[in-house]
Order: sequence, then C-alpha cells, then structure tokens
Amino acid sequence: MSGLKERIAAELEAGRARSLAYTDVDDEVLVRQHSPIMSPLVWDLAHVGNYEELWVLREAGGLTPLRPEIDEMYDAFAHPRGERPALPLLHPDEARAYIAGVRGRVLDVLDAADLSRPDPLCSQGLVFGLVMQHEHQHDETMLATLQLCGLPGLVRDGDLPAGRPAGAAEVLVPAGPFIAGTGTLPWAYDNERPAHRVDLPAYWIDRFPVTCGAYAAFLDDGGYEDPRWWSPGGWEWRVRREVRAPLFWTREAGAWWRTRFGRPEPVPAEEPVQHVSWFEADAYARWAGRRLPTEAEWEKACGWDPRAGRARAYPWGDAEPGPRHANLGHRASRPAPVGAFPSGASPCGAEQMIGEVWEWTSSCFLPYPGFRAFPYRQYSEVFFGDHYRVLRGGSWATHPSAVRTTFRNWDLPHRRQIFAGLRCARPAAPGEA
Ligand code: AVJ
Ligand code: FE
Repeated sequence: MSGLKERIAAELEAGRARSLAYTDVDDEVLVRQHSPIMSPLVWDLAHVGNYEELWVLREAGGLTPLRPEIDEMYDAFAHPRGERPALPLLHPDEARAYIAGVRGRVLDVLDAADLSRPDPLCSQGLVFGLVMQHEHQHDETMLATLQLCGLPGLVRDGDLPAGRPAGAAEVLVPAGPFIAGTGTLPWAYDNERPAHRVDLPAYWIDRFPVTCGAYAAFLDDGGYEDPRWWSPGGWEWRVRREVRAPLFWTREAGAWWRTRFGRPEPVPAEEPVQHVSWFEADAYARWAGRRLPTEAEWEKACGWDPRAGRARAYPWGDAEPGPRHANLGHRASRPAPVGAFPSGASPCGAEQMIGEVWEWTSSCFLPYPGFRAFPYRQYSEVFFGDHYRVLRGGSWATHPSAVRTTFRNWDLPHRRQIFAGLRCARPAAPGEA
C-alpha cells in the first residue's frame, strides 16, 4: 500500500479504537438516553458505521447496501435525538458486529482504490478523510454524553504540561488582508472552502482562552444578575433556565466546585473555562469590556503568517500536531492550564488556539463566497443561517486529524454540553497598530 493508504488505514483504526473504548460500558448505559439533546451511545456507534457504509462502500465503492432496512434509523435527519431511544436500534453487540463488517470491506475498497485519479470522492483519499473525521466528531459527542451522565470510568489522568501564564494578556493583530478558508487542504470540509481574501482593521485578541479564575470573577461580581452584560436573547435564556454558573459548576462553602466525569473537584483557576453557552461567553466578554472575536478575526490570529503572506494549517506551522504543540486527542480528560503550550503559539503570539476548548465566535454559521456543497447538502448547507454560532480551534477531546486553522464547528447559542469556552477581542485604537 502507498504511504497515503497506510496513513488512512492507521487513522481509521485509531478512530475505531476510540469509539470502542468509549462504548466499553454496560449495555444499559449504551441504550439509555442520558439527555434529550444527545443520542443514546449505541446510536452514535452504529451511525458511524452506517455513514462509513454509505460513503465508502456504496458511493465510492459501488457496493450494494449491507442492511438497507437500518439506514433510516441512523439517518440523523430522519429522527431528532430525543426520538432515537424509541427506535428499534441495533443491540450493542449487533452494532459492533455491523460496524466491524463495514470496516473490513472499507479496507478492501481502500486497498483497491486509485487515490491519484481525479475522482471527486477518492482523489487524495477525500472520502476516507470524511468518514475518519466523522467518527472522531461522534467520539467527541459521545464523550460529552458521558460527561453529562456523570459516568466515572472514563476520566483519564494523563500528564499535561504545567501552566506559564506570565507575560502579555493580549496580542495585537495588525490591520490588513489575509486569506481565510482553504482551497488546498485535502481533508477540509465544504464549509471551509473556498479560500478567500478578508481585510480586517487592527484588533487585540486574548493571548490565552479565558480561565475559570477570570470567569469566576464575573460570577462573583454578580454578572449573572445584571442584564447589562447580556444580549436580550441571552438574558431571557438565563432567567428562564435559571442558569447561575457554567454547566457542572456548583458553589460549596464560598468556593466554586465542578463535577468532571462524575468526580467533584475544586474549579482550577488557571484552566480555560468550558461548558459555557454562546450567551454566557458573549455576556462575559461584555462584562470584561471586550467582545467575542468574529471567526475571521479568530482565524487570522490563529494561522496568518504576515511575513510569508500565507496561512498556516496550524498556529505553529504546517507540521501535524505533536504533544508539545497542543492539548488534543483526549490525553487527559481536561484542558491544560494557560501557558502550557508556548511551542504552539501562532505568528501573532496567541497560544492554545488549537486544543483545550472550542472557542465561541460572534459569527453566525454562513457559507463563504463561492461555497459549493460537497459531498452532500446535509453536512453544512442545511445549517447555514442565523441560528447557529461558529466555534473554532477544537478542544482537549478533539482528535488532531479533525481540526486545523480553517476548521469550523457550530452549535446553538444556548448549548453548553460541548467542551466550549472563549477568548475575547477588542478593536485597536488608532495609533496602537
Ligand atoms: C459539526 C459537530 C456540528 O455533530 O452535528 C456529525 C458533525 N455531522 N455527523 C454534528 C457531524 C454529521 C456536526 N458538528
Ligand atoms: Fe453523523
């Protein structure tokens, strides 16, 4: 096999090992609905196999369906998440057997494929990149479900570098055009394309994600009782849902505690805050005298190299993420403290933009000029509009192969089950730039 094929096979295998590890729990836990906004874990498990069958075996390989009767159950658009537990889903053992059967055939298709042919699905292994990233995205979703249900088994205590938060709190991004999006990264999704020029005035952006300590100062200053800091929709949500702190936080004897995969612990001051909604992120930024960055501001600060006049795939360059660059891939079940990855700094000096926490931006999820849906409208196009907000940068739970400078994630502004936090921005004053 060629180097690319070996890389694809290894990536597929890593994703599968991860899915099987997260679902190595009692059947009862797999079939139960832990939250109406999440699927039962056993749905995610069979869905990744069904998606792989659809795209690799049928669309790219031209094979006939293995189990056409189950397709409808695993179509994310046919049944909202809340309805999925009532479906006659494959039993956990059946689901494992089904996805293993699909995978065996996928490796045969990979073996036979000509990845250098100018084929829309197969060239550069595109369809394999699609299913590999899709599985990792569902793995991260499964991890969010496991955090919601408070299951203790999955907490990982991997070593993370210590924090080193000294130095500037913000970095300046000078005015000027940059290239957003990509026309060249082979595994980029349709919503990251095409590359296009965006001209921005100068702005400041936080060097690090907002920490739990800084967020606690907002709480302790009565930030959740003061409508001045909140958007109208955010205030309405906060009052109606009686939201008092980030999800999983509680106040015990004058201190903030949180529950992480079933374990109660004091909130660590130097760790990026997570499990905040867009509404909370937006309110925090206003309280701090700042605002959320637009996604263009976020992307320019992450990857634009003004000296080279080009965008980097990652803040530190084009090298694949390594352990010194970023906290990705579920090394430990948490973000690392701010300042832990100086080697991952971007050209403007921003740190920990990739990994740690997804970062909310002020932007709605919209197509780039010249967008073309590929390979199907339901990945991105049906979500475009003003309901969803864009998140950038990936979290500690994101696999390194499923994130890059141009990667766009999205969710509703009140959602907080994802591993999401923020960093703030503000315009530069004339003369500062
Ligand atoms: C990009 C994370 C919003 O989970 O809904 C999974 C990814 N798309 N299966 C989602 C996705 C199809 C998507 N997000
Ligand atoms: Fe999916």
